[in-house]
Amino acid sequence: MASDNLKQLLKSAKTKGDIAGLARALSLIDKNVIGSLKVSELLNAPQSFRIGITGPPGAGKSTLISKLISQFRSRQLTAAVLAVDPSSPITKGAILGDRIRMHEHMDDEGVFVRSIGSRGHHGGLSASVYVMTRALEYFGFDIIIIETVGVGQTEVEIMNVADCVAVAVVPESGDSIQAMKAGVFEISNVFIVNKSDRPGAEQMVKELESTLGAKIFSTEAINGKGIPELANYLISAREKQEWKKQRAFPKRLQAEAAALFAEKMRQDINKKIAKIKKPRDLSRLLR
Ligand SMILES: Nc1nc2c(ncn2[C@@H]2O[C@H](COP(=O)(O)OP(=O)(O)O)[C@@H](O)[C@H]2O)c(=O)[nH]1
Ligand SMILES: [Mg+2]
Repeated sequence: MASDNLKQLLKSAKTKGDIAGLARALSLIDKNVIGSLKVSELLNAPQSFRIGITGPPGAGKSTLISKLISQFRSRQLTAAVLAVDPSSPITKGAILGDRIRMHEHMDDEGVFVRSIGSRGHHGGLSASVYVMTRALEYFGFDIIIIETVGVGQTEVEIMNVADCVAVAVVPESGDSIQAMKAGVFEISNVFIVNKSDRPGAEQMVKELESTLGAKIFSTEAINGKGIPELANYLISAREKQEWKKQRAFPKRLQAEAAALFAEKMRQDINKKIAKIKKPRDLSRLLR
């Protein structure tokens, strides 16, 4: 049974702290996301603080994440990154880019980075993201970071996976902020104006502060400016433990169920469609 395989793989990876085993387990999950939730290990109690980072492409999310990880590691916190790339011909490039940007952590056993495509699940987060995040949590990372591109539905759905959502924008994104779904600012706990080395950054921070009435972090991910402050905020949010209670909110569980059900239905539908070979098959299916 595939789920027995996954169970063994996960358990042994956790016991041995085997990152390669964990990577194989994630691939199994990606192949059979519906079957994988039969593995009870994936339904464990909350132990990893999950940070969602969203924003337009090129805002510096991956760079920010790499710098945040350095801060977390300097405090002995382990971290995993799940980078969700929208399915597009440029995905390969984006993944390669992430590898380069997170390269500095390559030899660190306390850091794990995985990129996955969102494979056009109607613009929503794929069911895999939920279950893979659970696998990373079972493995025992202190912090899990989920990077998503802030277009379409994903940035709103990220709040159902993450315990804390950070939106990263850049001084140039004035227009795209208007274009981004208004909801994105309602779901965020943290606002970041990255590339603060660029003109208009101060103005942007002021504008956001007055419209949102929230604290805005101003960062230059490329040289680490503002990152310790951001990391401190996130670490203290982790320590407050409030997120552990929120994990059990029906809204969160239902969102996860919805993503899994949608995936299951999609698979069922595809099976049925594949059987249609003759006009008669079509009319029978639609009856
Ligand atoms: N000028 C400047 N460039 C930055 C900063 N942070 C990131 N970048 C650059 O912006 C580009 C996109 O960064 P990346 O982290 O891949 O963005 P992502 O698509 O949001 O993950 C890269 O070339 C980075 O080196 C910053 O604070 N200032
Ligand atoms: Mg990126």
